[in-house]
Amino acid sequence: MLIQIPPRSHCPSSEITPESLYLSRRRFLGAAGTALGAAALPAWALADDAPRYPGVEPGSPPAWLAQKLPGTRWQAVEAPGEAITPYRDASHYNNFYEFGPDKGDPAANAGQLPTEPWTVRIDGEVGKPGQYALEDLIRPHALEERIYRLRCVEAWSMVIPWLGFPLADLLKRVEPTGKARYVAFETLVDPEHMPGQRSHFALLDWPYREGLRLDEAMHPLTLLAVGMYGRVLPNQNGAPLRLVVPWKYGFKSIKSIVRISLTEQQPYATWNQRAPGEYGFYANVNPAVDHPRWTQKRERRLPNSLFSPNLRDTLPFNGYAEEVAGLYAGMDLTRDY
Ligand SMILES: Nc1nc2c(c(=O)[nH]1)N[C@H]1C(S)=C(S)[C@@H](COP(=O)(O)O)O[C@H]1N2
Ligand SMILES: [Mo]
Repeated sequence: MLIQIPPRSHCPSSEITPESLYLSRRRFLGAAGTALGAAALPAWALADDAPRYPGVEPGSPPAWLAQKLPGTRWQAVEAPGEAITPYRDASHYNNFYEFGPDKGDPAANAGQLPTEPWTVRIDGEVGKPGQYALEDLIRPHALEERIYRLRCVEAWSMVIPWLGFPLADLLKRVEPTGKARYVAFETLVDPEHMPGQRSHFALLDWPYREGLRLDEAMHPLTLLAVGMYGRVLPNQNGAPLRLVVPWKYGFKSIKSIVRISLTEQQPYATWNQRAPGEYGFYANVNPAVDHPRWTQKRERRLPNSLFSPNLRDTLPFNGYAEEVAGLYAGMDLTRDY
């Protein structure tokens, strides 16, 4: 059963995607007491194990996630006026070159990737380096739901409810030394399960690597995600652990992380290395700096089609300027793009 809510005044109904017509369980229960009355409650809203996003399968959460879900702070960060992208689009229109270059390749090929057990190596300029089992890494952190815009450098975008915790909280636990100035990340290498890594024509050199300045990594918006849409991450979205940096182009948000290193020097970053004139190290979403081959002034919000491209203006820092512009005070963002 769908519950319809009136679109917000600054969000024309033509831009509302189907998922925005779902009320979250909590908001629905809140509203039920006033306007709707208990009789209007659908069965799924009353069941304790109701999926948070109706129609989204829980995806058999591993034990470490199932234990943490009850303590989750739902909608710790919202995207006011934005409609959440349908789960189907967010999980079937992906960039994850380890599984192939086409948008449908990750959903088609990532299913067999073993994500349990999973170990993350933390090293470099830290007081507590080590090989951490994923569940030990997650255990001390309460999960939060954060609804963020995701803007790919290719000029498409989505709005995704992530589940995760601030990267800053993890970094503080491992105690960066006084020399640490950057954070470097690496994705798994597993050619047996990642066909894109087997190809002799592979576009990228593996592992996929990314990096942030330490202050960017410590910013409260920077998230380590373990889930989305109230469930475990599908493999194609970067299970079991990925980065989400909402004010930067999507390629910074590295998937299936196996290594986090604190460094003195600016780290290697895969796309930046491959085409430095097209992809900067900073990669802040910026409508004033075009990609050499296309404009960044506008974006195609999913879902869309050839006939209905669902275009909208791209916002500086993807709409998070108030929170993050200060990180770049005094920098020339046309040079440090
Ligand atoms: N390891 C790895 N991480 C990656 C990529 C990739 O190819 N490999 N693609 C990036 C790009 S270009 C984007 S836009 C986002 C897409 O995330 P999504 O598929 O969950 O929407 O993942 C980023 N993280
Ligand atoms: Mo991207």
